[in-house]
Amino acid sequence: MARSALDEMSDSGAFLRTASTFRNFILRDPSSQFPAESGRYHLYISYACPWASRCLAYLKIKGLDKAISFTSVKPRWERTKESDEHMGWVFPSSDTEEPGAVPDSLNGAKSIRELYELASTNYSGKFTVPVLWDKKLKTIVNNESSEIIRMFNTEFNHIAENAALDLYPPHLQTCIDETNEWIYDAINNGVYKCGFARKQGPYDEAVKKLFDALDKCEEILGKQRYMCGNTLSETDIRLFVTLIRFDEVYVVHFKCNQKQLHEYPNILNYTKDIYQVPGMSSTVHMEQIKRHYYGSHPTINPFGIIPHGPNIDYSSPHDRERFS
Ligand SMILES: N[C@@H](CCC(=O)N[C@@H](CS)C(=O)NCC(=O)O)C(=O)O
Repeated sequence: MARSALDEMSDSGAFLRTASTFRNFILRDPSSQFPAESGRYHLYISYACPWASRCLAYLKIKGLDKAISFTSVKPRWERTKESDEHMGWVFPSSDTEEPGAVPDSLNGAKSIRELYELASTNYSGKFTVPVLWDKKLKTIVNNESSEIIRMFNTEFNHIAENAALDLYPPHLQTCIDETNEWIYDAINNGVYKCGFARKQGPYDEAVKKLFDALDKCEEILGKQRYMCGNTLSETDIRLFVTLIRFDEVYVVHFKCNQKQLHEYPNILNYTKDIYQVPGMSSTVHMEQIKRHYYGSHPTINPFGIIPHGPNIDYSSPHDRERFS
């Protein structure tokens, strides 16, 4: 039976994310199995998904969106097959059914699940986005966003319009790797551990870790513009995708309400700063984000009601230039 994140549970009631399966790398070397070529790859995303959004952010800010095509699925999970109960990402049946989402013209798939089944006959994992698809070999290259963004950062620089932007420069790699680790555990994945916990203990633990980590970010961002100094890096993009969903979704839906982001002046201004990096705002579709979370997890929000607020304007002025 196909699984989703809602089934990833330990005996103690804690959310336990399983590892991604397709882990091939696109390389600049033309003789490699997956060479970096313009027009060859396609990125399947959901605008709702933070992991997919970090890949889309890279396409936009590296100037790769002409070389690598992308499409988004519909925001709410639906039945992916008539023969079982699996709920997951599906494509609309026409261009007009759902703003921002389009049918799958590459493979004619009805769901992301069908793409996994095309790529592998014995796949037994989750049918997640992002999916980086090879149009030539008709298979999934990679479905792990942390690796996809590394490829986009370095391997396509002969094609990228903004090749000079290096979000993982050698002198920052130690800071980036160390910071990513605690941010992933406590914040990016931490909000899911809060939201998907089925017992009080694992929830309490996740919430404490989350807000300790946010306090730490607030302190760091009181001294410098970005998480690893005064240069934008991979860590900022990875942190941003969770922060932008925080007050609108995670505070309510995942019970992360000990504090809201607007109570953290440095984090709030920092989120605006990243949102205003050219290209970034086009990766944020708040309506789709809210429709996905509030509408796709019936065990958390059985009636699918979408809260109205708080509608923060991330395009409003921020104070981060004080560090430049
Ligand atoms: N490790 C993956 C995680 C991706 C992931 O969990 N995506 C979620 C959406 S935000 C998904 O597609 N879930 C489908 C499911 O749980 O069935 C990555 O970072 O690329």
